[in-house]
Amino acid sequence: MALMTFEKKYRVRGGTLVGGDLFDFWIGPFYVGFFGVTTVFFSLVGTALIVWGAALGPTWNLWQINIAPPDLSYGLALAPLQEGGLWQIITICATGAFVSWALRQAEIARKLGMGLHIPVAFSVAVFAYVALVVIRPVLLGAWGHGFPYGILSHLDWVSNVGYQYLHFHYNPAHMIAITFFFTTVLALSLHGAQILSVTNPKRGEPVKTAEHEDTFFRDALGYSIGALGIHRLGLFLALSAGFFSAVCIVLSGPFWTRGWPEWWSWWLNLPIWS
Ligand code: UQ2
Repeated sequence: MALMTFEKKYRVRGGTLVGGDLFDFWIGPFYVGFFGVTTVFFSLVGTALIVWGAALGPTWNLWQINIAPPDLSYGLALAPLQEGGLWQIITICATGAFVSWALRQAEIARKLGMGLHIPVAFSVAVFAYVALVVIRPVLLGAWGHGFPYGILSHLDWVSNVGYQYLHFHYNPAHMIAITFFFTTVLALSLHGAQILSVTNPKRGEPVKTAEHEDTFFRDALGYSIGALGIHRLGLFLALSAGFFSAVCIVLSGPFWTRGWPEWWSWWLNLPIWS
């Protein structure tokens, strides 16, 4: 592997969060580390349990396989394996694997003397998942409020929970999350298009420079956010999308139980209308 000729100088000791240099080595191109081991462990156990849960179920149809959380009557207790207990252990494995992966990213970033932006960003996605299957169920007092693991079944869950609040698009945090998702798409499409446009000149012509990038947007919009700025903006927009997604579902139930359209009564009741 040609990669290895320059990668050698980056294969430095240290940066580990636990265990000193016990797992501080590589297997082929992969850094192992303590959290590499825990990631592999949780992933394998979790995947095996999903396959077992599928084997217990009525179908091998990939779309219809479903591993459901316990009935609401189990509250926050452990359930028998076939009654949602599998879902509970799979949830522990998934969370364990995601957190391990974030910590492995942190160890690699520390090893390389980089900032921790990547594990921080990944943690926001993990937070969105944990909000759905741990934080909200705990606040509501039952694991049965988690979403089921299945391709179609989790879609049904989203639809059912949405209709429980009559019209989820009236959830203000949902509105903010969607706005951030769409703005992320706008920013990345502008940035991706710009980078491809400047790095893909006519045959024989040199690649364009940062000056061209700034000038394009100054000509078009009167403002350029800059080469570093667009990446800061992109990270902010994407993390905000994930964060407000988590907020919008944790609000629904623990902090607001009626239809979301009704939440806007405060607006309709403003004295300025009368
Ligand atoms: C930019 C810039 C880049 C870019 C892009 C912009 C040279 C390579 C896309 C333009 C972005 C602006 C003006 C912000 C738009 C705001 C929102 C909320 C989408 O200026 O610097 O660097 O890729």
